[in-house]
Amino acid sequence: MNGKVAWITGATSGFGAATVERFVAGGWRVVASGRRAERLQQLVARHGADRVHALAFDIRDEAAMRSAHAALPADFAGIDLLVNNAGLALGTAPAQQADLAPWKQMIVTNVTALVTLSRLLLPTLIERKGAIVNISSTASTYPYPGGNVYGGTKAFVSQFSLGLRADLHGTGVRVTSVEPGMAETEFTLVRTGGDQAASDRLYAGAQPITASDVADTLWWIANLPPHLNVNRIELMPVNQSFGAFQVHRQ
Ligand code: NDP
Ligand code: 8X3
Repeated sequence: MNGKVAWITGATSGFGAATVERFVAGGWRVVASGRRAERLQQLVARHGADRVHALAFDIRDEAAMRSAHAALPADFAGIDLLVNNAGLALGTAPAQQADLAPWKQMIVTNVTALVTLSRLLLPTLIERKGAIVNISSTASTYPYPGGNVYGGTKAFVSQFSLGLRADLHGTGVRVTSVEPGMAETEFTLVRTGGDQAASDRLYAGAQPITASDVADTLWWIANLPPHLNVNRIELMPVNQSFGAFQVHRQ
């Protein structure tokens, strides 16, 4: 073990679960959070309670977040790296047809919870000259029909990351915005309300980014020499690129 601790949100699936595996294999202790307690308990069973500390709570619940943080055992309390990964997209309806409830859920999960946990951990991260890696998206930069609020939340994440860099000037704390394109996880299953066939269709034949590709990128970022900061990094599958602007004709 190298004595370092990472708090990885959204550790029950996709990027977060792969990142837990990568960091535990690399000798870190991991605080793994998410709502699905049984999946977190499987991580603890696989790696041991001295390596993984499970925190099952809904990240939108600030009181639950604060009490989970306050109750961290001593071995896990000195967070060196916060990976703000928990997040979701809900639906692809055009703005003029979309429901407000999923929009609000995306904003509270992807934005409000991310800033709340970041603020909570900043004193420790400053004390330890640690790092924050925020999982944004290519949707933060490139709009697409139906991406409306999801893209907006990720634009916030990217810009907040740069703002943190400015505020943390001189503290030694590093901040990175990681901006992946199409990646095969449970993301599309969640976005489509559980439509496995739709998820399979989206990724079929496309060779999307894998969760372990992202975990390897986070591992590389975390292990850079302390004088180097990756401000933002954008990743895409080779098979995904850009389309033309739309033109509506009368
Ligand atoms: P997954 O759906 O596989 O994982 C999402 C994770 O977020 C789960 O562990 C889930 O845990 C957690 N989460 C969601 N809502 C909450 C909540 N209210 N409270 C606590 N945890 C929550 O998707 P990905 O791994 O793909 O997504 C991870 C991040 O990557 C997200 O921020 C996503 O926006 C971003 N991203 C994904 C891309 C992709 O194409 N897959 C591309 C670019 C960015 P649980 O359900 O157990 O609570
Ligand atoms: C997920 C990538 O293109 O589905 O952030 O928005 S995309």
